[in-house]
Amino acid sequence: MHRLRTTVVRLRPIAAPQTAKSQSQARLAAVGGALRTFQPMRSYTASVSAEPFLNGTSSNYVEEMYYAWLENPRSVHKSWDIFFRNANAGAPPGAAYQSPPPLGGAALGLANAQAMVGVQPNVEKLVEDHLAVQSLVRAYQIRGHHVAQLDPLGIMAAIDPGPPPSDIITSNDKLEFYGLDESDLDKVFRLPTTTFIGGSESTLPLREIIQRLEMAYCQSIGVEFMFINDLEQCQWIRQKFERPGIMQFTLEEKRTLLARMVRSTRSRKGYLKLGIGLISGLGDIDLTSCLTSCFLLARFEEFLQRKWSSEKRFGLEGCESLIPALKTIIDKSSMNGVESIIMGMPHRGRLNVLANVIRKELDQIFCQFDSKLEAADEGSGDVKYHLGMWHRRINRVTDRNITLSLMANPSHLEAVDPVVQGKTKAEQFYCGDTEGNRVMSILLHGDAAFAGQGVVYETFHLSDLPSYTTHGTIHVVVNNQIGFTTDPRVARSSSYPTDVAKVVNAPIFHVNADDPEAVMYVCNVAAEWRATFHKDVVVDLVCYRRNGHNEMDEPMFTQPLMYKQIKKQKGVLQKYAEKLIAEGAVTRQEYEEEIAKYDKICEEAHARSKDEKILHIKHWLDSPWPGFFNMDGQPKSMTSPSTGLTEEELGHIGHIASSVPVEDFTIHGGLSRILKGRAAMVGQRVCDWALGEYMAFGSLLKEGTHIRLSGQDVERGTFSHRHHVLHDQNVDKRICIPMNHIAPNQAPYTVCNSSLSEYGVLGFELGFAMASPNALVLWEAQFGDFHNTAQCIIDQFICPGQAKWVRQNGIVLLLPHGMEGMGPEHSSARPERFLQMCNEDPDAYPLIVFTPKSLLRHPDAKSNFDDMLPGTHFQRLIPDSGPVCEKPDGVKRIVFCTGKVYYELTRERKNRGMDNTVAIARIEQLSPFPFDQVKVETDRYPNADLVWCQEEHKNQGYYDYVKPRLRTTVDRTRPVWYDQPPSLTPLCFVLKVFSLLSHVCMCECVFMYMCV
Ligand SMILES: Cc1ncc(C[n+]2csc(CCOP(=O)(O)OP(=O)(O)O)c2C)c(N)n1
Repeated sequence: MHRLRTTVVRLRPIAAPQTAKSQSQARLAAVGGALRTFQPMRSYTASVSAEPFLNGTSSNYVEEMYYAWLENPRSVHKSWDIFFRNANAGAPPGAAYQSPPPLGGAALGLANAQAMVGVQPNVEKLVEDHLAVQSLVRAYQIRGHHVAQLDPLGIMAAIDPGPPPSDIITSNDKLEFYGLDESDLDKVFRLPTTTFIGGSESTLPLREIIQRLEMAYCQSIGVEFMFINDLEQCQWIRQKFERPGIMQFTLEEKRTLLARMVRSTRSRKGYLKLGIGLISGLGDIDLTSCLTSCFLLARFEEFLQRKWSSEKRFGLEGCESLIPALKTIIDKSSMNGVESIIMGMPHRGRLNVLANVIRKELDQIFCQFDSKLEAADEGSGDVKYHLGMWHRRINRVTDRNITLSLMANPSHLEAVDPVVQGKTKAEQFYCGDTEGNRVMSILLHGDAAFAGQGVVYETFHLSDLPSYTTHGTIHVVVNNQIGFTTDPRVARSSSYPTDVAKVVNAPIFHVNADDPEAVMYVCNVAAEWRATFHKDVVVDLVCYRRNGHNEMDEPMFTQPLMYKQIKKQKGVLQKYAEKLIAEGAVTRQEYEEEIAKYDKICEEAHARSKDEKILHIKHWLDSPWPGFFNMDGQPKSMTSPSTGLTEEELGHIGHIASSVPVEDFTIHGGLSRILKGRAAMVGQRVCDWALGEYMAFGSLLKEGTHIRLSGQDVERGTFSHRHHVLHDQNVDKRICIPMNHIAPNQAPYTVCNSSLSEYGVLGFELGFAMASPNALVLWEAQFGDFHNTAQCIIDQFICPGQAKWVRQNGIVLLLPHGMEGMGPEHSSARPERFLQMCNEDPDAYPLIVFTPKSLLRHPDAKSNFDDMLPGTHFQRLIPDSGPVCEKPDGVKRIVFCTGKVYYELTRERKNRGMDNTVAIARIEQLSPFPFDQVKVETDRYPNADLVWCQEEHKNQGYYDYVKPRLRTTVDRTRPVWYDQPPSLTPLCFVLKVFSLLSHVCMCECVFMYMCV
């Protein structure tokens, strides 16, 4: 039978055997992979002399019979059926054939034949073998990446270090796993519909099947995708990697492309258009730019090393393919209609990306190395490998405009991930790109950070949520198999650094970064995946780090063997150039000319950079706000206009807030009562906090300001006070957002419950707020103390963003705060931490609001409409308007406070009969401190001593911030009293005892020592 199959195969050879062979050889050559039993090459087997009727022209017929029989054994004559069964059961040459049964004696002849080999076992064997082949195909699809030749160093130290899986045929004896042996290798099997290795053929000999699977899954690319739940997506990936010849490059195509590359590179300085190669297998990959990018990249790093050998630059050597990888993604995405790409990346290779992907002028980069430059902008600036950049230019491959921005980022690895996502979402939102067809993001990661940092996981979890999705991010991991000095085996518990991406069903393409064509191929597929499915995808560039963590570090201290290997390693450019020179695609002379040319470009830029005397951080802005700043870089309008609304507007918004503005919508009975209560307040011309928020949001929306409120359970409000999203009690998922029914031409209101994350979500909203100064973007913590898991966003972006990157941001943080016995530390939003970050600069800084909890329902915590009419303003300080105003000279004490404590103090003052002698002033805006208004109050009561009152202990809350400012206000002429002892926790009291004890303590402090 094997001869029959051999004949069949021989008569109809698999398409383009030569290309398959040359392709595999090229790959192996490129990556220096070791040969295995099943090299992806076609083999031809012996003649068929033992079955004479199979020779010559009859074999076509036999082939047809055989395929028909494979489909359905009854479709062929019984004699053929018996023949095929016998042959398949291993009948020796010549023995498979049985004479056709005589006419009229069919039953007897058949019975004899069947008796000879036994039908049942043959069928079973046939079925078993086919099932085995199906399993084998599946095994390669699932686990082929485990044996792919991914590691350019060939030490596989970091990549899945276990033994190869036993169901991958790395040697002939592995066939046993499937109940097969070598004699089965030339049997022909029908291919399952879940593979595309057959191309136009539906059957293949086992040997060929294995070779093609090796080709698809075990070369320079390891594809991890079989965990994806969606069959269509799996099929899409299979056909991208399995189709024969899909990654094929002909010599002729390379020659053409390289000729174009050589031409275009010569005129590179004038940014002339590069040639684009339409390569059959790759679609329209630009191979010229692949080589050019490697080339530029290598020369760029080399140049920096030569000029500033003792400077840290976190060079990319060892992962030179990153630049062509990014350019491929950008080109392909631009072809698919993307106009703006927002990128986030760590230190490694950042200068190179700025120079060769974003195209920051080289002299601007070089002058960053000059320590004598004077800063022209405020603030301290940041190290050069953290700076961002925004650039609109023509994509030379597609001839279309593309805007590229690389977000500035702090040292904190991966912290920028959610920020990039938020900015991307905002850009999509403002240009009406609901599918992510025009704006997208690319995130770069280091392998250690991608595996280790939790914010990566948090960011992935935003990727498919309606109000947070950016419709697919392309992640590129620079997997240099080391993190600073730490080996992966002690840095992560997962096989790959990329395993985290599996939570969102993102396919993961591991690729040997020393095979630039394979890198380009997977990047192309990644960009197509994103354009097709609008989902995340990961490209894992398995590479190495030629130097230490930075250029000053000695890596041999800790990774001696790895670095011995690295020292022997030829650079990828050299390897690739040698390959193409050997192929005749480029001459050595052309290659050397290009090196000289690029060096000259760098030298000229270096000379120009010396003329720079002043460093403008503003030239490195990643998010310019056009129209917002004047020529001096100051915001055009920082006045504080009246926030008042007309009676009619207040009434109208109040009406919307207390009604259901759509027909046939059934709300919960409890909510009806809440809305009735709101209607009653509107009737009485007062607002509680929730209604006040409605007034603020509603009026801004009406004026055309987009508002986005995000956070855990914000739609209803943690304390069930807000109810901005109404739910129909009878129709699943039918909702109504009354705030979007304020006025016909209003701006949209986005209110969205977030995933249960603070770090990721606050980062996201910060990024969203970065995109435009003309929107109100708010993040609400469920309880104020929860902001501490997002502390990195506050400390690294919100607080120092202006000083480091002259980047302003108007995000608002709503942090429920108040000592209400909810656990010692859970009650405090830690205002002291925020105040510590403040100076008195009134620029467009973020706003931190310590919002109420119990005061949401306190009967006295209400404002009259009169306080909101035209001409009114936000009150930075609310003075005492009670009896003390009549005889201020008689006031013995003025108590300054903020927040809910005011209500407790007024009650206690009344209880103690001190309404005429104690004034209480509320400081509503702590920073910038309202010196002017505090002075008015202190002057008003010349005989009063000054007390600061807060619920929090002395070492917490506002005291340390307020005290020196109060004293400055009164020129240190009067002391400022405060007497809560310091404590480790915000307040140690719990539940019922809390309110009693804390109240007594505090009131004693405020009122007891008064000399009245
Ligand atoms: C959150 C955080 N923790 C620690 C560091 C210190 N650090 C800087 S680089 C680095 C190693 C990063 O390794 P990897 O992610 O693999 O990137 P590589 O430097 O190898 O490119 C560490 C631990 C940091 N920058 N950020």
